[in-house]
Amino acid sequence: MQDSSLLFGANAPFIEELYEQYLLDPNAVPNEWRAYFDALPALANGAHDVAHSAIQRAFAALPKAPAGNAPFPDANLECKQARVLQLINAHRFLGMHAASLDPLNRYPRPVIAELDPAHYGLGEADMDSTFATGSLLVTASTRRCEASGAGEAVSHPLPQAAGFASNVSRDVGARMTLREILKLLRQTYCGSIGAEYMYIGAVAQKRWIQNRLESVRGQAGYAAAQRRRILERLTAAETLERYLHTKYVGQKRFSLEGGETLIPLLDHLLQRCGAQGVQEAVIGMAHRGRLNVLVNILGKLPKVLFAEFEGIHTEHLTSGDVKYHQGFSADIETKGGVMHIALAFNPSHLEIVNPVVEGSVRARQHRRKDFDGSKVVPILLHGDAAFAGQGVVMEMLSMSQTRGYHTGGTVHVVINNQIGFTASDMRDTRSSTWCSDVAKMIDAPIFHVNADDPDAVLLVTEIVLDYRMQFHKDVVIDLVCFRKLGHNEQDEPLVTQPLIYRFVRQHPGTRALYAQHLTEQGVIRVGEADAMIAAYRNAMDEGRNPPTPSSSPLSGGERSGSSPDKGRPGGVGSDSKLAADWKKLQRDIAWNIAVDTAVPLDRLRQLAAPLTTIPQNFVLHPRVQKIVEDRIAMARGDLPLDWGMAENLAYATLLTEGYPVRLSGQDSRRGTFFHRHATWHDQDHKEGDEGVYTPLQHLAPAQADFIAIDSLLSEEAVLGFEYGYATAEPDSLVLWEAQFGDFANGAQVVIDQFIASGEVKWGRLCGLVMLLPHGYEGQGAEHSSGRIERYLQLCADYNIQVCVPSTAAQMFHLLRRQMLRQTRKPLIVFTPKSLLRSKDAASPLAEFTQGKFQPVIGDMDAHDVGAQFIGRPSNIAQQAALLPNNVRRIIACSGKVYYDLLAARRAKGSQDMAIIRVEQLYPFPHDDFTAQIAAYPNATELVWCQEEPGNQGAWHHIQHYLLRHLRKGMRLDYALRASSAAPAAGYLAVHQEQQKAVIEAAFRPDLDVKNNPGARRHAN
Ligand SMILES: Cc1ncc(C[n+]2csc(CCOP(=O)(O)OP(=O)(O)O)c2C)c(N)n1
Repeated sequence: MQDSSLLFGANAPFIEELYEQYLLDPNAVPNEWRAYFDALPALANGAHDVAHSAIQRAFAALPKAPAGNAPFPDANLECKQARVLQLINAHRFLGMHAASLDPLNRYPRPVIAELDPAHYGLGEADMDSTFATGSLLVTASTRRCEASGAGEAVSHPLPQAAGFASNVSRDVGARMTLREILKLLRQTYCGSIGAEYMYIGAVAQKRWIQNRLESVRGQAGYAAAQRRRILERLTAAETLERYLHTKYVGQKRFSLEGGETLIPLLDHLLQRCGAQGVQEAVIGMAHRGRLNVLVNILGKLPKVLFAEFEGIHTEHLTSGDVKYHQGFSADIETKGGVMHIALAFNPSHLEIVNPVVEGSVRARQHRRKDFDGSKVVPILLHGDAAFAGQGVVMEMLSMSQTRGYHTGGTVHVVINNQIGFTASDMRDTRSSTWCSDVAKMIDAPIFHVNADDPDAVLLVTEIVLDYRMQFHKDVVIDLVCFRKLGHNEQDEPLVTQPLIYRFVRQHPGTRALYAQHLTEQGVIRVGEADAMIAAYRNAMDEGRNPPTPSSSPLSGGERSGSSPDKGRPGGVGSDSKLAADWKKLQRDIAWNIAVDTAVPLDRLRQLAAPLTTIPQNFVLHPRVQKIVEDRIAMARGDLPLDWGMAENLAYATLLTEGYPVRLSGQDSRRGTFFHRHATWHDQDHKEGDEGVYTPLQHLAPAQADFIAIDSLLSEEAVLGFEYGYATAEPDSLVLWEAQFGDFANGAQVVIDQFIASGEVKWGRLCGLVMLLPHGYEGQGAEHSSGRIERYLQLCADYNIQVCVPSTAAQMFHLLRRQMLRQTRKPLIVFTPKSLLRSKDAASPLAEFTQGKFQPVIGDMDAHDVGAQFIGRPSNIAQQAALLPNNVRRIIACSGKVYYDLLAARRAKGSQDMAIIRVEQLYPFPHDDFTAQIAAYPNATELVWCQEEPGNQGAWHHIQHYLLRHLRKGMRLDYALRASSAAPAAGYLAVHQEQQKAVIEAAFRPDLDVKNNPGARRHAN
């Protein structure tokens, strides 16, 4: 723990306190401070500055004062007043360290010197002296709390637009005895709530939180109806777990027991969301308590859950998933109307669902034109170990306020059961004081709260949601609880945690404690708590949802988690009117179904005009100016269209057909390789948005939205976000671009757990496009390979598409095909680097106005086979047309190496080798490939040529497909780099040598093992 000191860089709030008091009443602050403030230079009214060195000296001496010493030596009343204000501030800074947060009460509460009046030289003799309370919020109700002790009548109205503070009438210039002040502070800051917020830079936000906590002294003071509802929700949470425990002995469910207060928390949170006009909430959570949330919050029918425990499933997916990863969606009734709730599917990998939820929320916000996030709210539940340990948490927080990824603030709830699997010793689990400390990096307020005080938990929930709605920032509830059972129901926790579990065994459970409390206070009748349990069990026995709890006037809701029969697993076919319509798309459509992606010439030219129109007085960089001029020539047909033009035109056509386009990645607006220029930057340095122009946003009045984002430097969270976006929005083309393809492995969890397997596990369709720059150009080990092998290894069940387009027109048709086909499949595109500017990879207009994406491209020099390409402009010297009957060897390849092979063949004047391009590696285009093999009836060799080493690239995967196409007597060989641990050579000279050897190997008459150490032969 930090050494408690009020003085660690935090003196500013102390002065702020005094200053505010001075502004309210100059006579209320000590003379020296009044003099100091009087002397401050005024901003506008010309007040004079006067000397205040004595005060400054006193202030400067503060940090040097040894701990325990009173910082001011003289004990007159004015100095005491200053110390009282210090004491108040100390509680705001440090109160949480002394708060009662642990339901297990394992450790004595620490003694924090700065929270002790003696630290300031204040003693018993001062307790009945009155002091000004400064900015401490003293209201009629805090006074009433003081008078009555319990505060029965405190209510928590929804905040007005201007914020809750406007509802509170502050007792200006209030004075209280030190005894009263101390009591108020301890109740507010050292009770069941430990608030961390004083590091927030924005004073208005700090004040807002102070007002919310201090105005009620941290006491909820709920009326009886609300407290009964809390008990009912606690009963539901506990009884469900116990019911499952006895009915399905030893089956894993990751019990919530010890943290049951999560259920009333979520219930209250969602009801309050609805009352504030929220129309959708997306929840992301891990295993712990998930079944409980499904049944008791989302209204999943217990009998459906029981069937899953018994191995019976209603949906028949290729692979399916365990029950504690299942997503769900439902519409629930709230005071503000029906609200759609989605619980995101998630894999085992803790915290990785966070960015996925954020992306899904952003897509829903876009659909609803909810620009500040007031209609769709993300709610993320975390484990304490995972929140502190997983890096994606930091990435997600880092993106939370950025333009491309903000969602108007996330409500985070850490289910802090103080243990992660078998790890609970803080010397091992983290290096920060609290598991939630990472959230401080974005100035998010954090509320630690004792789960054994459900009233306090609900109060915090209200403050947290209202803060999020008011300031549109992330905010955290650290729900401190415990884990009653082992990590799962087969785990024996005593083996590693004997001491903790001694405390756990003695704990009667939050529900029992709360029930006892309410009975003693006369809120419920004796026996009523047991009756609630019985009613819930009866409902379980019948497999139905339990009776609707009575609605509370405070929360105003009828019933959360209602409409059980409306609940459907999210995904294709969800029939909520509030969900996106995926029904028009089909799951099992043939990948090669015909779709017309060509665009008429006049339309292309029409779209090229705004793409090449520079706004008046907008000065482009000369290099960009040249690119735009070239694009004008391309549209005229004077130049073949390069990659950048093809991509921009593909987007333009889709945008004007009604498909929004969202492209994100590092530097992807310009394009790392200077090819895209989706945004232009005025060289006259105009400020902000004025200096930036995005032609794709100026195509036509009724076009769909185009957004291109230069992402933060994250792969994992950004790719997760885009996956979430794409799975929530069927009509948008969503693209993520890696700066170099290999950087995508920083997001491997997203690729493996979501992109590759989301459909077979959860039935989620996803049209996300990954653009992965790839190609061996001598840039070193780390900038050459996009790791084709990784993606091909993941291919099965027609789960993803892996393509390597080699021309601009191919890219154009591929992007259009992605949206125009009546299905959604992730598309992995290995995009070029040097080819972006190659004349050979550029395509004439005719290839855009006709044709389609070709999964296999035949030899462009062969008569009747690649005929459409004959006569195409090229830097590569032409050769006489190949006669198919003369071809003995077919060289198949993908990507950039094709152009090296073509150049080599033309240089050799070889007439017996055809070169074909496999532009789609998966699903393998068997029909097109068969047609190519058939076109060369006398070929006896098929050679796969790739730039990548033999243990990488497509070879390992594709050979199985190629073997299927061999005719009798035909053999399969390969030409590639020798297997290597690194993807590419770091030395340019070595790279060049290798590249030459690969090309030569492809043409060598006999690919024998001696001369080509990598070669291997497959006889047929
Ligand atoms: C990325 C990742 N690493 C490891 C695991 C294995 N694992 C599952 S739960 C768990 C402990 C999680 O602790 P915590 O976050 O505190 O949540 P709790 O289980 O206590 O609710 C671990 C290590 C995992 N699921 N995901």
